[in-house]
Amino acid sequence: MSKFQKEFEKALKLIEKSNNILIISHKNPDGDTIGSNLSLRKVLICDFGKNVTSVCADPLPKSLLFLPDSNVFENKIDPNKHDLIITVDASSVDQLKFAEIDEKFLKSGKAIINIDHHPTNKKFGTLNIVDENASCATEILYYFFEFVKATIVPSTATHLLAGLYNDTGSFMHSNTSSSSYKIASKLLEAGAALPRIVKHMFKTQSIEQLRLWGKVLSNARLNKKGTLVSKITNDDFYETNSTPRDLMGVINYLNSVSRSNLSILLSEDMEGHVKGSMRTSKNDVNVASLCEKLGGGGHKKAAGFTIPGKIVTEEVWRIEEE
Ligand SMILES: [Mn+2]
Repeated sequence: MSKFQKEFEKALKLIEKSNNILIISHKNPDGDTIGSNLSLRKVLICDFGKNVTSVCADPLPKSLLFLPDSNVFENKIDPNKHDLIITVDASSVDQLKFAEIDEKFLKSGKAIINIDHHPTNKKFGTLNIVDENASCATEILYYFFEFVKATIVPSTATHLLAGLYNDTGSFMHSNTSSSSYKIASKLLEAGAALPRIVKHMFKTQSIEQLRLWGKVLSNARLNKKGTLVSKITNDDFYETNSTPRDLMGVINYLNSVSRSNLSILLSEDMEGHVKGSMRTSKNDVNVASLCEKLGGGGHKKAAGFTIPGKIVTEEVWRIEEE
């Protein structure tokens, strides 16, 4: 029996009594939020006969376009047209990036199911299914689909496995659990297209992206306290003909330096903000709490923040006596 038995029952009731359901992925989408959205969409349409609209404020990265149904996403919403809203993998309403859904809208009492696994989740839904021990949002959905006895067709299995692969860094991050492997095994039996996930999400890069990653790696500095920092400015994007999205994944290389306690990648976003991504492999460092102090959030070992501004390079000269 799932620890979310009660929440799953409530979610099922809400779904059963709704006709038009809106599923929202978070901004700057990744394989988990998109895999969650598309798998849930399929189940709501095929097993429940609902009208479903899938939305994401930002376009999908190229690496996710191989996913079945990846072309269904809309980027505008009219929340009053729907009787139920389900958000997937989003820790706060800011993460949704839809002005229509703000604090005032939340008070309107519209049914919102918030399905997420971020420990910093703001529990903004009328029903919150937030499991910070789940490796990804699709893991929670897997158990929900089991609960409602949904049909897992091969495309749904691919969507769910994409989330699992994305958030566990292909089973290499510390959030990988025995449950992740159990689910992966079931999804492969259900026909998930593993070779396509590996090829498109982990083994495909453009020359522009490679050149950008080169800059990230050559800018890396390690200070005496074991903090490894690198930076990318708007000029770096212009020079390599790349975009901020091309940075996705490179932080894991920075975090592979054994002498570092903490890795930070600072990058301008071409819209007047500086984004910070933090990673650690140490158990006694909590990057989520560091990022929260800067208005961001995430997980203990992987988190981020965004602040308005730009990166300024400062040179420091020092004499070290022999
Ligand atoms: Mn996730």
